[in-house]
Amino acid sequence: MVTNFLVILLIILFLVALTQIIRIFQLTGKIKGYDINEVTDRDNNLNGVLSIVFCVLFIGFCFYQYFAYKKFILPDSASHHGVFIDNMNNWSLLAISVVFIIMNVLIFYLSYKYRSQKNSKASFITHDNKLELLWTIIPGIILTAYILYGLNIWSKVMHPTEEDPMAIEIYAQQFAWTGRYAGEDNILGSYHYTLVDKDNVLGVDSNDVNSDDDIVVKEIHIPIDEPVMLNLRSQDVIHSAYLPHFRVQMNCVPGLETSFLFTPIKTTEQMRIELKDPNFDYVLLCNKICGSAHFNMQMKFIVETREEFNEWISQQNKFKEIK
Ligand SMILES: [Cu+2]
Repeated sequence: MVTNFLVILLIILFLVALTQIIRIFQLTGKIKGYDINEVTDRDNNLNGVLSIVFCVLFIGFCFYQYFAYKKFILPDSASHHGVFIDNMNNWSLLAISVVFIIMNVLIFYLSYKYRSQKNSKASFITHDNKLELLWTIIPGIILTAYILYGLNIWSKVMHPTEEDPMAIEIYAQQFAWTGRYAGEDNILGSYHYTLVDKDNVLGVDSNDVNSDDDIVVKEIHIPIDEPVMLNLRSQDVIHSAYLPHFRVQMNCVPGLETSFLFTPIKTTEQMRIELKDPNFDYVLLCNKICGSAHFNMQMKFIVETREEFNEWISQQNKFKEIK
């Protein structure tokens, strides 16, 4: 309490002292015969030079950040289509950086070049068709090129041509993920929400023969270089299945099945070596704030060789055996 009072008193005293100092400057100016509020050429030159100094420091600092924070950026993509997305991201970043540098250099350089001088006069331009055309057509062409490029990538990612992908269901609920393999027939058995209970979280229909060989899991294993089709469902609210290392993200919507096909190109082991992190694991996260324990929605994904995968899947219980 006392400290607060002293701090407020100090601020008031500081402001009083400041006004008095300004008053002294004004009075000495009056005595010597000049107005301290008048902006001189010397002031303008100083501010012009400071603009250039600021420009250099500012752009330098931005570039420093590119490198200083690089470690927080995702590593190279671990999926086939992710390489296209990364390339697109790099091209976008390049365009943004070029425009950013040109615009900032112009803003500060022109502030310096056209700083006010004793006899300078501003020109009055109301309209310039050529200039309007130029700054409409150039960004128009560049943006069209980027949009066409992006649409091309979109159709490659969302309409892949891989045949017979392995079907895996990913089921979201507050606050956990459950996986289901389609088994040998590669057909997921049907389900209905009325069948959901604590022993059958996914509501799988045990009367459907396709569900007999289905395998319900709490950890996903996938073989390298083979396409995987994730079929996504949600029990309660909208969740978002996010596998950052594979550049995969898709909403899980109650009452609606969504899907995402991708092909992993690096095993967990390869990724551990690449990142020099023996504890690294691919992880499925929820990327939609779905409630209080949203942060805790994670499921491990393991990418391994075909042989390792066969070994693992053969040890899992089939739905028929546990129902
Ligand atoms: Cu969620």
